[in-house]
Amino acid sequence: MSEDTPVSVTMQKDGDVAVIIVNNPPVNALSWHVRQGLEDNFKAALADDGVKAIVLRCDGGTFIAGADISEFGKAPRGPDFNAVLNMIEAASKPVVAAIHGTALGGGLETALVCHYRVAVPSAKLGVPEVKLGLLPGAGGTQRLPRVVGVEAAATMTSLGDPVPAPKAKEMGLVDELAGEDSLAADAIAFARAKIADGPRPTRERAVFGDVGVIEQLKTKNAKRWRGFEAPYANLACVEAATRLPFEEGLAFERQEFMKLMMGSQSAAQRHIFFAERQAAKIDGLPKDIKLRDVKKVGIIGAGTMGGGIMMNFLQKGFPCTIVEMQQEALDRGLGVVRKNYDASAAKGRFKPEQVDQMMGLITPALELEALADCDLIIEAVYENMDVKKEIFGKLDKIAKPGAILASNTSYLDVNEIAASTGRPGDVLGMHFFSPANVMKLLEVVRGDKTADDVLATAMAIGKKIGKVAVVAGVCHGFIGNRMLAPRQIEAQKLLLEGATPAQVDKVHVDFGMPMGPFQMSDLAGVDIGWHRDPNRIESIRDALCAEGRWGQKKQAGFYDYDDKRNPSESARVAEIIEQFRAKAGVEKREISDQEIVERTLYPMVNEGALILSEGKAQRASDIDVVWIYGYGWPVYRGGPMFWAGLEGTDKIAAALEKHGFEVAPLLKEKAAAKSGF
Ligand code: T1G
Repeated sequence: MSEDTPVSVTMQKDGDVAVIIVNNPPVNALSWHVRQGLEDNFKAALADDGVKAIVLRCDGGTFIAGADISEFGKAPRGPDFNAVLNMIEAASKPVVAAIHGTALGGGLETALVCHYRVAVPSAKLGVPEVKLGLLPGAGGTQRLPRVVGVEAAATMTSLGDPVPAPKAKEMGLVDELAGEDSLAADAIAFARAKIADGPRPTRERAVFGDVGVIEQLKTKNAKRWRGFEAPYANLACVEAATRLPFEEGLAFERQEFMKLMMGSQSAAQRHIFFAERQAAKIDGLPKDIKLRDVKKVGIIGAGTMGGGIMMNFLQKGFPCTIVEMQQEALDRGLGVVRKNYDASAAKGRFKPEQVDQMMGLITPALELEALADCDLIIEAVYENMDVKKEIFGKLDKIAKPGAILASNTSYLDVNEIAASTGRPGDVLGMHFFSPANVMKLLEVVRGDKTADDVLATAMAIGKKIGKVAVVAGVCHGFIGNRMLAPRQIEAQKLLLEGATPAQVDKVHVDFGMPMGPFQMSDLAGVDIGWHRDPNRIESIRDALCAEGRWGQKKQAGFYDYDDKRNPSESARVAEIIEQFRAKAGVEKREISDQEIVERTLYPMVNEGALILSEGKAQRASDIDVVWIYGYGWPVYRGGPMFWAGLEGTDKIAAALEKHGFEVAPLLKEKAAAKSGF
């Protein structure tokens, strides 16, 4: 070990048991110096005749949480991961893994080469590599079927969800549950008791279980895995374990791992792993800035958004006061919340008593004055600036000093809203995405005068209620909706020129989006933002709205819908498009799918470049996070700005110019450098 190698693995002796301790904050990732330390310390323990058994444990909050993802794609350093693991498995003395926190990915693979596993009940064990577009590349797909059987191994590797230790014990993945506060001692005692039994190399155990589960998983998850490569590669490796000798299975796993590692999907998914965590950081703000204390939350508006927003807080135990103008609207809103919770309880997400408890946290009210004791007040009323300014003007007089005043506006100028109060420092936007209790994205809109601690508190609260919060600057539509606009405008133009709604939507669905522009419009409501004057028909959308084709809720929008909301192409819509085309004197022509990509997806990248140049997003990866968590952009494509790098910024800029767009300066710059964002 050279002088500059960080010491992240040490060894202690407890009589005839050696305890090897990993300490590599924050998650004991298997960085190169950890692998080096494991190799050195296991060699020393095995060479020491006084040592009869070995315990491997970790300091800090968790057992090993996997390979060090930040090392991927860099020049390899330190000993090969598989070589270190094979050495541990071949140990001539029994080796026991002592697990707390999480044993994930390479961490569980390390525990699997240990001959026995002891865990505290609160620990979780899993192989989440599939969520990074990968598979367990250090023998996990070959050893898991030998410990927990094919069914559990196939499920764990292809879905990537961790298993709580008590369940892991039932599965045979954990041999003994330790006391929450006595893991080290219990593991040492367990190891001492195994001296007589000796080592139990996992590779020598037989694979067991029914390989039929693999096809069942594929069928069950076909929709969820559409476009993804990794789930299928994981299953192929587990299937290989059922028919190949261990070493050949290991070689097959290695080959499949390298294919994924070299592919764009894993690069994209690893990008999002770090991007999501980066988004939580506010450049220029100290990490330990003092946050405002938020104990009680106020919601103004009990409509779909207000009710959904409130549900996030109730689920985390926040008492909420919700204000509506009329009793009937208040009752309706609370009824929807109760119905949603009852539906979740019916699916086993909540116990009935939990639903009662959450509903018990609600204080309904008809006066804004009821919000006087709230620490955070979120306005979720009609998207009208005058209405919002009036409310914030009143809140200024009602809310207690230091209360955070947030608007759920999805487009409007937060600075103008803030200016309607005498405390603009306390005002910002908290833009939730519908359904607000489901969608993970929260755009936290920073006004020019928003105080740093208010911004930091809103971001922290967002994380606390399970959201992925991203800082956005004040501009029309902030980040997500601002990029949506050019896409929707071009999609409408393409209809006039000869594309059909179904063709445009299919291009987007084939790309990996959950739905295309017109399917989304029908779901959200074609009438959103419509001027509501049936006699003013200036666009295809106006024409649809004028005759009541407001989308799924009316069983007619860009598509026709049966009473089960199954869509079909509409002859009436085709007629309306034809009428508009004739009036506009536009010649119908064949439009290629590639042109649809260039005219609906590329302009989003262009708008993202403008957003970055204007400082309305802190970083390109924040824009990616917005589109992954707010609109369902396929994570295996990494978000619009990451994807632009894969697609080629030069190719994008050239196509945008060809179609008559003005190319954003930053995009031009990237295109000239042939680089991504
Ligand atoms: N490598 C490098 N950094 C990691 C990391 C990892 N595996 N896991 C977390 N971090 C960083 C993270 O970026 C953040 O950094 C900090 O640690 C705290 O993370 C060969 C190929 C363990 C459940 O996929 O699921 O093993 O922002 O904010 O909420 O088969 O981290 O502070 O600078 O998430 O308490 C497989 C990924 C890897 C697990 C903790 N393992 N990590 O959650 O903290 S591939 C994983 C997590 C692999 C082998 C394969 C979570 C956590 P910063 P955090 P947390």
